[in-house]
Amino acid sequence: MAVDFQELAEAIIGGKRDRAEALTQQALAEGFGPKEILDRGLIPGMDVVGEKFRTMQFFVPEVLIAARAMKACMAILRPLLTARSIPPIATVVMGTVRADQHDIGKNLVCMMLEGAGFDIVDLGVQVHPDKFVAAVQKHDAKLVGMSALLTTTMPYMKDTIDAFIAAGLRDRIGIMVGGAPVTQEFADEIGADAYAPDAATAVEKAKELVKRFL
Ligand code: B1M
Repeated sequence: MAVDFQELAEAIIGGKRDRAEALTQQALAEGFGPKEILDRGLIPGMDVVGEKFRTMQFFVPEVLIAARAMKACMAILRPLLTARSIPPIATVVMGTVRADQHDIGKNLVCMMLEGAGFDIVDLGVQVHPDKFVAAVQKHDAKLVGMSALLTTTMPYMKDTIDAFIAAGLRDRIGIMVGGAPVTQEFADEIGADAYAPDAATAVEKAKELVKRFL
């Protein structure tokens, strides 16, 4: 029987990790690509989780269990998203900003950038501005990607850009920002070079932006 993407979304919403993994495998076996599986099952599932969280039908434990199911499915898709046959274009330092623990979207952006030919230095979550700066120096990165999911942590994107200015590195790197509450207007306001609303657009923007720094 053909895979039911609604059931996959529901498995994510209910945090049914085994079922979600099985349906992801089934979708792959039926020939669906990783992007279609994300767009038709996994991300719509997480969107519902977010809505239930907002309306207090879900609390942190339910969200965590759903996030675990989502991550397990992303682990299955990872090799397909990151596979590449071309030499690396440039190094991108990626991280979720200071005080912010959300990493599902950031991980997805990392995987898609890697698949598109970038080397990724993933600093993880709650990344202090100084750590971004040190990583750029250490890896001679051309791009920096910052993710923020909370309105309260968005200002740390600006702090990080200020840290690059203070270190004398701002003109040598391209800075891209993203995450659910981030907008093009906010990116412009803080002096970022690019904004992307989703992982696929992040790849397009990164390819365009990096040309200025190679
Ligand atoms: Co949190 N959380 N959370 N949470 N959580 C949100 C963000 C929230 C919108 C939920 C809600 O109220 N509806 C809300 C924020 C409200 C606000 O600030 N306005 C919220 C809150 C309040 C909180 C806590 C404060 C709750 C609490 O403790 N009381 C707390 C904060 C902890 C902290 O960070 N300090 C908290 C905790 C958590 C969990 C730990 C339980 C868990 C995170 C698990 C994890 O990531 N490992 C969690 C989750 C899962 C969510 C929701 C439900 C889902 C986020 C997600 O993974 N989406 C989220 C609701 C929502 O966003 N709808 C919510 C799926 C993911 C694929 O999308 O991350 O948007 P996203 O990434 C997209 C794009 O944004 C873009 O591409 C990605 C792929 O297309 N993108 C980029 C992302 N980064 C990019 C970078 C780029 C370019 C594009 O360039 C570099």
